[in-house]
Amino acid sequence: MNKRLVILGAGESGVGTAILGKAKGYDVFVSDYGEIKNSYKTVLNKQGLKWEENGHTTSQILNADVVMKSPGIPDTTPIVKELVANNIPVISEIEFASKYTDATLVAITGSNGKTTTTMLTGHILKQAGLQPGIAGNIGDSFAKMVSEQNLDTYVLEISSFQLDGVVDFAPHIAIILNVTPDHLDRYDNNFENYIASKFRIAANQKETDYLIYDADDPVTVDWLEKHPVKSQLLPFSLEKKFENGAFIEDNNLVIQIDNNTFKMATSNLTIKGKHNTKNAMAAATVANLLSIRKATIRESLEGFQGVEHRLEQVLKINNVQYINDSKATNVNATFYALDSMTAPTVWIVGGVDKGNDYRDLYPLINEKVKAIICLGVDNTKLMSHFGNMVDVIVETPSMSEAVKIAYKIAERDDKVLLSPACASFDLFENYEDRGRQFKNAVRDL
Ligand code: UMA
Repeated sequence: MNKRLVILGAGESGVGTAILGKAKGYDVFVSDYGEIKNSYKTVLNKQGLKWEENGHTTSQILNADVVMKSPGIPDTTPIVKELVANNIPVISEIEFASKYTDATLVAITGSNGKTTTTMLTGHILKQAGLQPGIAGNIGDSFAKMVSEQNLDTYVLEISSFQLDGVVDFAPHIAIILNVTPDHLDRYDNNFENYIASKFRIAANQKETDYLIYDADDPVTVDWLEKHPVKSQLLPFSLEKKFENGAFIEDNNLVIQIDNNTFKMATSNLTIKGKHNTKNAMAAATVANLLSIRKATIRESLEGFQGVEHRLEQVLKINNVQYINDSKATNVNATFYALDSMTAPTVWIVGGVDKGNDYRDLYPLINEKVKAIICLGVDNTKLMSHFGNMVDVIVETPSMSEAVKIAYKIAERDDKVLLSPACASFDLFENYEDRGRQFKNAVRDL
């Protein structure tokens, strides 16, 4: 008899896993506690897959041989607790899909910079003539790609939620860009739990695999000291130099691996800011490990234009620059955004707070922010943190309203920055929807 694969959640991850599961001969059942989006229903029906919505039917789920839990579903959900109590394996999509490909896996995690680094790595590999699958916490699901194509290399953006359900997943090259508090609501408000989740990316790596990490990040360095990994370590740093690793020397980005040296002027990188230099170091380290021509790596780093919704310059109106940083869904991402502001800034912030500690932002707010617009359903926490820090602070639940207010407040040479530090789900479908609405509102001014 075919093994029964039950999938919880019929979003991108769930539907991709259902398609792959069917192709691999499983008896597949998809269960969603909410309403399934029409686009996904169409796919499920086309594939002849069995599904339910608006609830999880226990009897149809507890008879599973294996369960794939979508990343958005917390472990505390009753059905997940019941599965665990019944010793039924609950895994993530990444775990499931990786069993069905022999491709070289490059897996990228971190609290910030994942998407930029994933896209940049993918860009270099494409420029080198490879056909990498770019998937994970971005675009199409990994499972869907594995079911549809037989690719040699995958560059995967991996979230902590996806790593939580990992058992054997072992990327040949892993990157941990940085670890700063995020998603703490899913980790019992315990930072250690979140760090442990990120490091699962390296847990199954062997001596022949690589872990690329930020040697300037005290959290990462400390964790690695206490929890050594088997893979070969390739650090990157803006401050230190290494025999094997990436560093800065005489304004050059240098990567050295086994006496093989790659070099380029940091001024030639198109993506700016210290954090982006680090993202470039990580991506270029991967490219060097995959033996891509140095000239190709340099040209790719010189041509990469950055990622939508990440410090994206939208328009200049009356000499005020409008910047879309909707992808900043945590405090650290917003820290980088505010830090890179070079003029007085009208800051649009807010959304679903994930247990944020805003104190890290205080110095930057004092230095750079002239007005704050709180854009969320519940702005109480923002108001209590920032109410006394700036002369002008307003609340609104509407993006177009927020942009109109910003337009009124901003003066010549100022900047208007959407960098929410929060998730988007109170008012928007996702951060992309939030970013697009911002851009439309700016264009409508
Ligand atoms: N659902 C249940 N039971 C529950 C909760 C939810 O059935 O208890 C259902 C919902 O009704 C919905 C489905 O689950 O239909 C959604 O599942 P999901 O939230 O896991 O979303 P997916 O569409 O499968 O997308 C997920 C990732 N989403 C999350 O981790 C929240 C996507 O990352 C990822 O691109 C996709 O898998 C493919 O791998 C998005 C994200 O927001 C971009 N990621 C977080 C982030 O970047 O901060 C981690």
